[in-house]
Amino acid sequence: MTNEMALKVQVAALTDIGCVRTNNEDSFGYDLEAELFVVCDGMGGNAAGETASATAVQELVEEFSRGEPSARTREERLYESITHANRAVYRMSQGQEELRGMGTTLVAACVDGRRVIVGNVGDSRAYFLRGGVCAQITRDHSFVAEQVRSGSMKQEEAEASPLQSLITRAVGVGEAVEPDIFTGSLEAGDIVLLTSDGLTRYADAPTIARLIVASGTLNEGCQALIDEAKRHGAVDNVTCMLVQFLEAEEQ
Ligand SMILES: [Mn+2]
Repeated sequence: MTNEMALKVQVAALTDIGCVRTNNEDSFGYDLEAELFVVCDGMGGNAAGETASATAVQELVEEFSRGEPSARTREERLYESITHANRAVYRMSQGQEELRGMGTTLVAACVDGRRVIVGNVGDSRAYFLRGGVCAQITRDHSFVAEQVRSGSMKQEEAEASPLQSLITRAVGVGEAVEPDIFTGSLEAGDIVLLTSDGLTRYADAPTIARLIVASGTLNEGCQALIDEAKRHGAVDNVTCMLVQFLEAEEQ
């Protein structure tokens, strides 16, 4: 019976402008009641990147939280909420000259009982932590990641490539987008990290695991990850969101 009880969810998130940029185009948001969590990394001239990422976060959370939850599975709701956010950012970009061409990556997680569902577009990532081991859940929609997956580029070449930030899918740049959806089972103590590429270019999965395990709280974990990126120069904005699943307290 205990196994069927819903898990309690805790969250912490931090974003940092990094060491080089003069603005922060990352955005994050969550709805604890709906158990939806999202990180976006925007792109576009002037303030368009911020607008794209903030709009995608807001539209995703609003769309996911509304409607007739019983009518659709959580996977479908997450998928449709991402495509809704895509349309909203795209429409906004078509309506204002200075926003034309803006877009954003998106990585989101929601909960369905003892399962976590993750959706992504672009190169913001989700990682899964259990028992001190960290694994990447999402697959980057980026030029170098696709080259590595097809076997035409080695991982070392990818890490040295000047094309590292070239993404192949983004929210808001076209009328339609296809998110990837992943699901996994949850145990008490599991942690999901949602993060922008401002962290992942400096910290691999074992480093992420070590820093989170050494932290006393989720907030300290987020700060330790950001500090790691900044220690390596943080040329990009850095955003980390840690979501932990815990056994619900007895009433
Ligand atoms: Mn970035």
